[in-house]
Amino acid sequence: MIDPARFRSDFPILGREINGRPMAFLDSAASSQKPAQVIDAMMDVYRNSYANVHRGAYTLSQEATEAYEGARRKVARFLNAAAPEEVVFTRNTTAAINQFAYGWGLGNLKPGDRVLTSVMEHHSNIVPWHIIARHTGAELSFLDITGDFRIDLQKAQDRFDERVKIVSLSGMSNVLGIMPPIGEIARLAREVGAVMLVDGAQMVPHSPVDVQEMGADFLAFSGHKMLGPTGIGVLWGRRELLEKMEPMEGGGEMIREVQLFESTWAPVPQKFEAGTPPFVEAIGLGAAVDYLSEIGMDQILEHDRQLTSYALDRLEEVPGLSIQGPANTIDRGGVVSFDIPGIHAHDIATILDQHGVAVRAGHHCAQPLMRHLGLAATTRASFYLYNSEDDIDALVDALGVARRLFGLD
Ligand code: C6P
Repeated sequence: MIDPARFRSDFPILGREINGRPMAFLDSAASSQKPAQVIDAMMDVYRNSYANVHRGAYTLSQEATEAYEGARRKVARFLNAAAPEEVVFTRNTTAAINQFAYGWGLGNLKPGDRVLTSVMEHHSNIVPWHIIARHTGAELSFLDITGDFRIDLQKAQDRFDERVKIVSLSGMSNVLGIMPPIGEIARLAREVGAVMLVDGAQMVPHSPVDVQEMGADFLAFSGHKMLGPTGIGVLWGRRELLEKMEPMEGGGEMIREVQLFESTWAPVPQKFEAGTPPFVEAIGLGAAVDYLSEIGMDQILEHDRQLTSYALDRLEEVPGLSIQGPANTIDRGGVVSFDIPGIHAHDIATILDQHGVAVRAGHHCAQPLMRHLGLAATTRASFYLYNSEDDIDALVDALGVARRLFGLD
């Protein structure tokens, strides 16, 4: 069992008060807070061993390069990747999905082919496919969700046929909190010969991931949602597919040889890392991975589930509130979205902030899902290892204030 009190002191920002109250930070799904270990690891590079990587023959550059490649090895171990070369550093999840969409989709899709995704996706896993569909003439097709907010596996079977060339699916919804059966869907994708990417933006920070067991071919995620810094993300891919995939960006360091009229690419992963990479951020992500690994991802998942279960119980006490997501914690992570008819989600978030409670309100970059739910916006609380039941109590108390202010009591 995780004792959040043990970890809170590692996160300097959590000692702050907001509007005179202790801060209840319930927005880690947007971006998590950072422990001193991550901040210090990055400061240490800037203070002691900063120089550009993969370029210099001198000591500082060699130290920075070793730390950068060390971070790649840490991420590879964290994912149980077959080799560090399967880990491509990107800017974030969005950039990783775009690299896959352009790099794989442009060269492999033709009119009539299908990209299968779902109605619950984040815009990062829908908009790139709109662009690629325009370029290639391929069509999009969507997995539905059931009345109890799960991927409709019954209907899913019918969506898989030989037209489906790419499956791109979130491993955990940033609105509903559900974690679809990736293994089962990857099996269906394999049966029709499709290549599959998992959007792991919410999944990787909150649950153990073994890419060799997962069954999918690519995985995208962001460092900033898993205790790491902004500006760094990962595209993991099976080596043989990365080798076949085209780079989306050209420039320094991604080449083998450049002639005036053509160039050839460096081996993976460098062919996808054009220009000076965010190596200090990658080192920060390496420190975050160390921190999470020490606790254990299974412990973190269990902690999130216990808090989710507590939150679902406590939120039931708020009259009129409807949870937008499953009412239990089966295959579900630490994200709880809700609606209170009569109070706009933005008003709720503002009132909660006055009580020190930070949540996200809006469409959460998932407009098609909001349309499907028949809502313009929800309020969302999300949990991480530093949250405790006290934070959820603060949320429920502040919701009571909001209801009174809006005359609902
Ligand atoms: N969701 C949220 O508050 P980036 O911005 O590239 O790091 O991550 C994009 C992204 C992709 N997929 C999913 C499932 C996500 O949740 C996110 C980011 C944040 O829900 C910011 S909109």
